[in-house]
Amino acid sequence: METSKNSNIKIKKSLFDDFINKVYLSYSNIKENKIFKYSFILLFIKTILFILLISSDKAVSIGTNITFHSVLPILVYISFISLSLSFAFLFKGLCHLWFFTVLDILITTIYIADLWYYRSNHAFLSYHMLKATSNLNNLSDSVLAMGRRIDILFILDILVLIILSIKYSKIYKNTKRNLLSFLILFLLPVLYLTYVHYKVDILKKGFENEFIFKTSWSQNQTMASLTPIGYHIFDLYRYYEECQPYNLSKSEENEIKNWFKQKQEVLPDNKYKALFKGKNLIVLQAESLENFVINNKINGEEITPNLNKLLRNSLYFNNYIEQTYNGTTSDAELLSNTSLYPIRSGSTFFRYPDNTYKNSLPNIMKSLGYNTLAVHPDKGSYWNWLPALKSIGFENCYDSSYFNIDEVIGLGLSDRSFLKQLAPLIERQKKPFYSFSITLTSHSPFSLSKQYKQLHLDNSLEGTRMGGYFQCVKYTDTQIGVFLDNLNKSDLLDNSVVVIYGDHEGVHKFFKDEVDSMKNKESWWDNNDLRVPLIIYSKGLKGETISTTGGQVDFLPTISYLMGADSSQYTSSSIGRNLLNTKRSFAITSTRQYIGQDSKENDFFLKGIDLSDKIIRADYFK
Ligand code: GP9
Ligand code: MN
Repeated sequence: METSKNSNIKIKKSLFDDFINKVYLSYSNIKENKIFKYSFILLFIKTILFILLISSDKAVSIGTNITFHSVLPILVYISFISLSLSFAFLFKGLCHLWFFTVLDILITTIYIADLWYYRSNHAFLSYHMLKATSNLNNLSDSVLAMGRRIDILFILDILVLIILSIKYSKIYKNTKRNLLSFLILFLLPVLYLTYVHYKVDILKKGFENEFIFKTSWSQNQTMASLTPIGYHIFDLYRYYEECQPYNLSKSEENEIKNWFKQKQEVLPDNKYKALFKGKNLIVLQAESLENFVINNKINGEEITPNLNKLLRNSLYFNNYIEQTYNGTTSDAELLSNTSLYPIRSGSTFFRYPDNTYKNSLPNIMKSLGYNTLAVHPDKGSYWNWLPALKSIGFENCYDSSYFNIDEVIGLGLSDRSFLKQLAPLIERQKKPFYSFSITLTSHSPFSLSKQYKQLHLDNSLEGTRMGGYFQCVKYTDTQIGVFLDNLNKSDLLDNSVVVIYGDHEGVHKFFKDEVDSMKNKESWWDNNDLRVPLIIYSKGLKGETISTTGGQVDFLPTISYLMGADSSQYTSSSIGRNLLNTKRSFAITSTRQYIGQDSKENDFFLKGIDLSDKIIRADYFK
């Protein structure tokens, strides 16, 4: 009896020794694996470079303001790198060897895609954006323009790994699959990440305001906590969660109702009330049109002579802030027509194209007896605008398939051809009507070909991004001039109000670094401060410049007031306010910056961003 017990213990001990031996061998196998070591170091350096880059404003140079971490969570970074490299040990021979290069190429693609997206949108890619791949049509120039010289650093290590892999071919030919090495590299990081999540996120024992697996209002913070590898793993979980139907709790519903109530300003009506009652409403959203070009000249030539002329008979808002987010152009359409901020993750039009907005601008105009139409020079699938605008309330929608595509510049139909064909289309509409259109030609990368350039720029400006931008804006301005002339010829202008605004910044949105590093620039080119012009033109109107700070979310209440809608039609459903009858002067940017007159209510208005997110995700107005 005693001897059998002893022999059992001996067997167990030898099994255990055997196991420890195997673990030790696998550990040595990892330690002595040269290609693994180099891959690890290179990926680590690349990750740190990425985090430092996104700590600068436009991710074009190494930033010093490392986002929200007093010390970078290096062990978390190591864990995610280890996790991704662990899979190499499931392969044998040359597959094992080349796995590292293939993985590095894949990860580099993600890093670069994130950087480029961040440079234009101040956000990182999410799985929701996979739905928006149709947008990449004709966009290659704009996408490639987001690359910067520093990005070369991200591909250098791929070359190093290729050279090393060729060099080591012979050594690795007979490498065996090693399940235990895989498990060590996979399970240890998982255990560590679970521990750190529990300690920092649940017990809150990290540094102040520090967290790991949590969505921050600033995506940089989440990225700096998790690395792009961890960020996209975590995003997969968030994607799953966000795809579940969102039901508001009773308290969330009350919060929304109270917010709308508290936001209201009760002020006596003024001269703007119903100023344009009964007139047709023609809205033109101009691509990348910034405010700094308005009323300015280059070499004595006006950049926007037609818009400048319009100002004599317009209400001109010169502190009107763009508030677009992941849906760029489409977000400007959403903001203007629904008075809601775009959702915080992915594009609103792609994620929620079927939402209903009872008090949208087209619906308000319909209630005033208007016929409504939305017209784009691009395909209805671009940003999914056609189904989304239909749901928002436009009765008739015309996309590029309606037009004769006889002249293409950059993204699509030229502004010249589009606006020439648009005039007769809207003239034919049953009056009164509300027509909503966008222009395309002044889209990034701002490189018009010679025959379309009109400004006579100095050699030092011609060929720069700023010079290209001026030429694009001048081109669009000319086409808007022709468009208005055509409407005038048919007497339509006598009975219409024309509203023109920029969808978002252009040269300052995508190429701020190039603007900053320009030599021989004039001081007014430096900053545009997120402003886009809002011009509300009506023949015979006495021009006025209104310097109240506001944003695109305020479009709907402001226009509705001018068109004569009753305020009850928008006050309890618009996040924005009527800029023509308000004591407040501020706007909130998509990155939650508060711009304008400081007040005790900053936080209250900032909340509008989160409430919009909930309203859209729960289809609150249905
Ligand atoms: C086409 C175009 C897209 O809809 O306006 O512009 P973007 O969203 O890239 O600014
Ligand atoms: Mn745009």
